[in-house]
Amino acid sequence: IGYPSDKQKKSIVVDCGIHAREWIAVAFCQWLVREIINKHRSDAVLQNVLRQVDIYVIPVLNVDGYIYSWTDERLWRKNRSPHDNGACYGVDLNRNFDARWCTTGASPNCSTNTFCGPEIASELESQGLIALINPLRPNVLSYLTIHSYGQYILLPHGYTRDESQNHQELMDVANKAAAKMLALHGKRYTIGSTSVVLYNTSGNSADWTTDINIKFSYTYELRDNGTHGFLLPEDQIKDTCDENTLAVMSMLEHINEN
Ligand code: ING
Ligand code: ZN
Repeated sequence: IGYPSDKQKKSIVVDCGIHAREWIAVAFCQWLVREIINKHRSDAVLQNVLRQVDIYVIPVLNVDGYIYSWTDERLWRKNRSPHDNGACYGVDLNRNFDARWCTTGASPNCSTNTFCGPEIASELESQGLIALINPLRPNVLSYLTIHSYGQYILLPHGYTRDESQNHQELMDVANKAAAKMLALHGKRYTIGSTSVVLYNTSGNSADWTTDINIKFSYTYELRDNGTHGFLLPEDQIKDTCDENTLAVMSMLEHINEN
């Protein structure tokens, strides 16, 4: 999504549904697209963004897993690739990227929920994301990957507690976005690096994008903070999408100006 331009445009990549059971994330990507399409004519900030930036939205990255979570197993997380001669299914796509792959918070065993896969980027879904992002470099300003649940805006890294170079700026941008969310519907989103506020993980997509110098790489964890978990009630879909659209817009404004 973006306005045509004679100049070289920058890009921002947003994906949703890396994990099958995180349905609110998939809903959010569709909502975000609709909001951009509906609001740009009357929103000067958005117009500025769309003049300089093309926004790539992947509404559901893990298509097979997502379908499986509707048809067979509501809480399925991984994709559906077969392993161990068909005895076991699924790689955790958020452990399959080239970021200290399978060294911490991931497992080489297919029967776990955090299986890192047989090798780096072994999965078609990871390969698809890489094939989108690599040719856009070095013009990718930001990568946002949308998950649920927990109400967090997570910064790199997952694989180390050491702060990245632009940690303070990433914190400032995320804090501003979280303040807007709090003001809209009173929901608190926690800000911090994944390894500090959650746990150690390796091979996740936002660590990979950080390490290839995509400066504003964030993982969003949408609602809720544990009451319903992945089974977010229908009556919270709209407010969740609204508050996170506001957060993304706030980030886009900063990213476009810097
Ligand atoms: N949580 C993320 C997971 O993949 C996470 C947490 C975020 C890990 C960012 C690494 C990087 O485990 C969910 N809900 O998927
Ligand atoms: Zn997830």
